Amino acid sequence: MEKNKNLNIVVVGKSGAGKSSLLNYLVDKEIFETGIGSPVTKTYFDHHQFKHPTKNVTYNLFDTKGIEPDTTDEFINSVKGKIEEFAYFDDVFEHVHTLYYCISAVSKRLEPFEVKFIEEMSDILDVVIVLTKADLVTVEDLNNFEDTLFKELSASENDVDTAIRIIKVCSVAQTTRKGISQQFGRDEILKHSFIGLWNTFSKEVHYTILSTTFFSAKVELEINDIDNSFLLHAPNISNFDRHNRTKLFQDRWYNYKHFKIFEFDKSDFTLLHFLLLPSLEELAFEKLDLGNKIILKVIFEKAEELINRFDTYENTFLCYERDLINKSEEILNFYSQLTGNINNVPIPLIRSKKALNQIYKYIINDLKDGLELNVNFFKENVNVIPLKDSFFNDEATRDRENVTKLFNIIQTHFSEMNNELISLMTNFAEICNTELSQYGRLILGVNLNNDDGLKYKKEINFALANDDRIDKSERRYLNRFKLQYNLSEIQAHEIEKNAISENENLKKN
Ligand SMILES: Nc1nc2c(ncn2[C@@H]2O[C@H](COP(=O)(O)OP(=O)(O)O)[C@@H](O)[C@H]2O)c(=O)[nH]1
Ligand SMILES: [Mg+2]
Repeated sequence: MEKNKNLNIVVVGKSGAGKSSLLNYLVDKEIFETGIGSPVTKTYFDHHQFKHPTKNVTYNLFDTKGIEPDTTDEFINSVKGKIEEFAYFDDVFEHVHTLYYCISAVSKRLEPFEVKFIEEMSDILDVVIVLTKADLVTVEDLNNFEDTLFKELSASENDVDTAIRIIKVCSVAQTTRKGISQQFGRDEILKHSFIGLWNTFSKEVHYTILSTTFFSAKVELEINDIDNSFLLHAPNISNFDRHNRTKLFQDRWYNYKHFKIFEFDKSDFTLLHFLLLPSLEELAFEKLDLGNKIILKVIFEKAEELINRFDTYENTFLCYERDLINKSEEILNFYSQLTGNINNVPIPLIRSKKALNQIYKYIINDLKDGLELNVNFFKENVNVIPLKDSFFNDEATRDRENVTKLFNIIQTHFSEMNNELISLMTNFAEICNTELSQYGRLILGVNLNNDDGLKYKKEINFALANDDRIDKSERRYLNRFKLQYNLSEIQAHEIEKNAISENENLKKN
């Protein structure tokens, strides 16, 4: 039997926005108390686990107390804290991957403190805006409010990559004069959970490729090998971050992942240690006495040992590629389970594989040669013998100048190789992100087309075919069709939007 997987959901919003009702609707169970009279939650999080009776899914539901203007900062910090708590785990299924922000469609407005909260959170993870109580307003009002929200949150409706998305939900069935209103929007919520999970996984690629490349080949350094002072100065976590001011590391999310993983044993020498060779000043080796030189010699001997282990990279990269594909399949299977939408679209990741191979090729060819060349250069030109330094004899001074020059050249070479490697990794991560997100969209597209929606979409395409617009008579026809196939206004609106944007894209290409 497959391992049980978690779906971790955090819901935030003002008091009465419909947070608790949303969670109850999601799992189809009255877990959280709702309504005006419901007790005010004292702590930030009201956590409940719900194990799905038939599927291998456990919902970790985090209801929160109502967010308010004067508690926004506090709120941001405690939600971030919760996210970090989960990010500590390796498995992406343990992370919080989506945050649902509830806004009552009836309120028709978003307050500045809410904008602040949403924008700050969406730097870290996927934020999905849930327009609750969508049943209580007209479709027109709903769409207008949606447009306003996109404007206020400076996101674009047509930009599929935007981190902010809006869904419309009715969490409670209500008896009105017109009859009993239906609940709707659950599929959309699940769909966005999938996107959130998928995006979290995709973001992690940046980090996994770095640790794979830098840390998989290593040599052990016995304490007696080298003076302890070198160990103290050897590149450590802080140096690593200092030297890599790339886009990858600005993301807070990666930073706390680093602190966990990069607390490697200080007696391990990895590729990263060599490529980020500290300067002589950083090592406090300006005097370059015999002791210093002996240490430098040991460092380069270690580099030689490391080069000899480069053949392990073949296996490392094969495993990495396999893990990447396995993990994406695992997530897709989970999604199929969750929604009952089975898809058999294979994940190609063709360009990612090529980019990955480029990294591998660079390591075993140019990087290996480069390291070897520099190590030999040092070995041939640096003598580890005592030199006299006196008023009459400047042999030692000349030697010091010579070694300093050599060392600086080597350091520059290493840092050039490091930059090249980083740029190859960035390239890979970006390509892989693109391929994954394209694939994610493809899957969702496939699922949209499972039902009568597909037929409705065909009709829309038909209407768009001659003049790219839907005229009055076509509109009347579509309305009849909508009724016949029992499509909700919202569903129909989504399908239409989708069809129109596809039509526009087709025109462009
Ligand atoms: N008609 C309708 N009422 C809703 C919906 N969601 C919540 N409510 C009602 O709004 C009130 C507040 O909901 P609740 O979930 O307690 O809000 P919370 O304070 O954000 O947790 C309750 O009376 C709910 O029945 C919805 O989608 N449609
Ligand atoms: Mg509540």
